[in-house]
Amino acid sequence: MKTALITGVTGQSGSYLAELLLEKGYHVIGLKRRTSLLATDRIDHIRDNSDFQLVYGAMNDVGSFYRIFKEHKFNEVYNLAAQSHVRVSFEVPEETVDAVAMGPLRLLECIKTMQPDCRYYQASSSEMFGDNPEHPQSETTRLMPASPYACAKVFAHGITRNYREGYKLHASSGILFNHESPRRGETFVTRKITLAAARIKLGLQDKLSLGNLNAKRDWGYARDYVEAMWLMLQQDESDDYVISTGETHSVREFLEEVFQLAQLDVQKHLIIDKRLERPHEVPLLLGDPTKAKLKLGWEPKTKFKELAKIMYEADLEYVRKLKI
Ligand code: G4F
Repeated sequence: MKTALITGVTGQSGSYLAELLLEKGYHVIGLKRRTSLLATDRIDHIRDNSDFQLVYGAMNDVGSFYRIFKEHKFNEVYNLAAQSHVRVSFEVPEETVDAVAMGPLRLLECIKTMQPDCRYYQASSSEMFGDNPEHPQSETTRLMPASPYACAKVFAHGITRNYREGYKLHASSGILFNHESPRRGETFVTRKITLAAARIKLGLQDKLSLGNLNAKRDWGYARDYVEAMWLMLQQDESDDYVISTGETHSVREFLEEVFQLAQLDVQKHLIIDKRLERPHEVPLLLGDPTKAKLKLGWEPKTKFKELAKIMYEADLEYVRKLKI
């Protein structure tokens, strides 16, 4: 039986990855930061599984890593923990950079010292391409980060490669483009839209405030993407891979698609709020997933319209049940 550590296990991707690894027969240790509210709703359904264990630790507490590595022998470590909201990173840049850049460095040092045979997955991000107009973006596209979050991700991406080459660790980075699902945090734009549409439909909300509708993203389904993370760690050699759908759509298109599903008139409910715009925007992300297809045999299963439908229908159900 393999044992895996997932940092950020209570997040969207962490929860899907934990499910996938449990299905594959792993023993899964999930790392959780202490918070006054437990915030385990995404993993509550697996908490009673005897192969799943939640442990306290933090990306800024190297002692917690060493303690956990003393207690467990890991085959694989998936680093998904982050302050992952790009606009918030302009407001709390230091905290963001500490978790997103220094966190992986601390984890890699711990792996190098304690368990150098353990395989490492780094959650790199398409945000690293920033405002580079070149597209589609691949593993070799120049990184031009446009936020504190993205700058920190560039460091983490580089240090992962550095530990791979310098210390021969099996350390891979998945450059994941935006990945969404009904478990997406409510302040990210897709979920904000699907939740608002459901609430408007059920008479619980009237207006939806959004920022820049012209930004384009390559949106995939998070459940599809965690399989690519696992596949990366099953390869003989570690490497970097773009994980994306190869399609791009604007925020406006996502909004229109969801409001059409809900049979709502966008103009009646939309407010453009300049305060939601970013000091430095990433205008267009479009990934080229050819390498992942060729080397990992990975392909996205869920298309844009299907993703919007999955998310809207889940939110309709969620709002109906909880009346919130
Ligand atoms: O949903 P978003 O906040 O995601 P963003 O910034 O693309 O980042 C997400 O994907 C990255 C992968 O590329 C991850 F690394 C990162 O951690 C995160 O998961 O915003 C998408 C777009 C932006 O262009 C933003 O300006 O939507 C635009 N937008 C317009 N109105 C809005 C809003 N974004 C948010 N969050 N809220 C709005 O009201």
